Amino acid sequence: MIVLCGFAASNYYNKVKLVLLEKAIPFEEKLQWVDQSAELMAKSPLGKVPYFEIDGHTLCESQVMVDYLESAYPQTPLLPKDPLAAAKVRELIQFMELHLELVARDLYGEAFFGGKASDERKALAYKQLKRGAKALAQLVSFDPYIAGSEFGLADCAALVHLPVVSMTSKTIYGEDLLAEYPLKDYLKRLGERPSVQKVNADRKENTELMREWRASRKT
Ligand SMILES: N[C@@H](CCC(=O)N[C@@H](CS)C(=O)NCC(=O)O)C(=O)O
Repeated sequence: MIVLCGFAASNYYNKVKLVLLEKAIPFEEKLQWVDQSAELMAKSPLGKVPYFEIDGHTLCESQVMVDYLESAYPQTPLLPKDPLAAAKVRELIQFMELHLELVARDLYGEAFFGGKASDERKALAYKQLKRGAKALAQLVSFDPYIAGSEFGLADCAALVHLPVVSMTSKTIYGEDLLAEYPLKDYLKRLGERPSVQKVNADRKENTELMREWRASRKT
C-alpha cells in the first residue's frame, strides 16, 4: 500500500494526491508536519513533504513521486505516449515549479504567516516572477487544459501552484503577476472534477490545523 505522508495544505502534497486520485490508485494518508524531527529527516533527507512510504521504502520529491506512479500504474495515463510530448509536459511542470512557485515561496512567510521579507528579497522576486510569468506564455495552452486538449500531470501541478503564486503576488505587490492568464475559468473547469473537489476540501480543513500547529510552535 502506498502511504502519502505530509499535510493537505501543502501544494506539492496536493499535486501528488491529485495524481493518486485521478489514477484511482489505492493509498492512505499520514499526517506529517515539517517539524525537522529525526523521524522525518530519516525519511525525507531535507525534512520536506510530501514523501511516500511504500513497503518499507521511502520516496521524496513530488515530481519523482508522480513519475513513479505514472510508470508503476500505467492505467489512466496522465502523460502523452509520445516521448517528446511527454517531455514538453514535464518541461511545463518544471518551469512552473522552478521559475514561479519556488520564487514566490520566499514570500509566503509574509504573504500568509505574518512574517516579513526584506525589500531586497521582494524586489528580486518581483523581477524573477515577472520574467517567469511572461515566459510561461510560450508553454501553456489553456485550451481547455494547461498543456492542451487532455487533462494530465501539468494540470495537477498548475492547479496547486498557480493560485498560490497569483495570491502571493497580489498580497505582496498589489499586482497579480499572472493576470494575463485565464486562471479563474481554468480553476472553475478543473473544480468540476471529483479529485479536485476532494483535494480542495481537505486543503481547507488542513489549513486551519496548520495555522494552529504553527502557532503552537511559537509559544
Ligand atoms: N521539491 C520539493 C518541494 C517540497 C516542499 O517544498 N514542500 C514544503 C511544503 S509545501 C516543505 O516541506 N517545506 C518545509 C521545508 O522546506 O523545510 C517537492 O517537489 O516535493
